[in-house]
Amino acid sequence: MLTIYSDDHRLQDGKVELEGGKLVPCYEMPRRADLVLARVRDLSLGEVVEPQDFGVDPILRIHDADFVGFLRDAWDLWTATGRDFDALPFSWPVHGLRRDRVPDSIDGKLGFYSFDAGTPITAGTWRAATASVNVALTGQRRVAEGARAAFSLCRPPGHHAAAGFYGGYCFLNNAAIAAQAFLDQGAAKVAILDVDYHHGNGTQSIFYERGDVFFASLHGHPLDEYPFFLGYEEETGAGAGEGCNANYPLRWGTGFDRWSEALEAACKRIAGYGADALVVSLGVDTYKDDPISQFKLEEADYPVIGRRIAALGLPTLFVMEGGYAVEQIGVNAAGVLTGFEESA
Ligand code: Q9C
Ligand code: ZN
Repeated sequence: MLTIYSDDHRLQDGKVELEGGKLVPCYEMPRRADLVLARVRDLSLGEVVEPQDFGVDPILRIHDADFVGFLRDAWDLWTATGRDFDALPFSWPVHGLRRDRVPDSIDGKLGFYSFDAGTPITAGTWRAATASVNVALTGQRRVAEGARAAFSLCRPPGHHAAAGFYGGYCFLNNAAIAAQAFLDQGAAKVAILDVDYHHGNGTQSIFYERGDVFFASLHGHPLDEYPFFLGYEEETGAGAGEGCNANYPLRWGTGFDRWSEALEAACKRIAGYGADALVVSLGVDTYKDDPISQFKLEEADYPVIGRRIAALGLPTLFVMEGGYAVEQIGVNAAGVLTGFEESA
């Protein structure tokens, strides 16, 4: 399988995130992508190529122009206030507060365009996030041109980013931008399967009222787990998208027996949808030793996931999302890909 990778991911190297009342070192770190790449190379999974530059237009097919402008300018606005450390928000327009006015203050803008304090904006964030989009789009192009599959080794990840806000270590929604690119190049319907431990709230919200993208997500139950405020089973889509959203929330402690039943159900729904292409949001934070997650998947489970996805028989783009048991991330992510390849 072809892998797409850019060294520009290193430009996103945040120092701290807010977690449980403390500022702790960022879990989402450059070493994650380095170790996935190393494993891809060790296994000789296939060629590794650099991304092409697709510019800002495919990003604007998914994200609001004001939000994209904010991400591009945020670091300059932040440093103009005399601060040279990472930018984190501290106040948000929740219930009853005004969302119809965007503050001039960079601190106000950070809160307006984010949903958590775990996602630092740094000097290199814009370049890293746009490189990650290009990694996704380069893989998408190869699949659209006839490859059975490709692996976009995206970093930073994307599935928590919505049309107009960032968070959850995500700035731009790589998987959603790639799905839209399939449609813009002639696909009638695209499915997105999100197997990251966390609910893909950004991806769901982007496509919730659309019938041309089916979104299925297996994730920690919102009663238990971040991002808490989306991802219930009863969210099935709205308007033209009614019936095109499927959530499989699973309680803390879920192991592969229960998880794989949900995967089977999600795959059956995707098979019934009749997509022309599949995008997989590939997070491996479902692993038993993940430091911020509470599922119990084991190393041997990941190739099984890949085989089940392969059985869908769809042109498939894998897009890297989460996974914070860093020393194991390469083995588990590549495990899904080799499982997929074995069932050619
Ligand atoms: N105590 C992805 O996997 N922090 N994002 C949660 C945990 C946010 C995860 C705090 C986790 C975001 C792409
Ligand atoms: Zn995750």
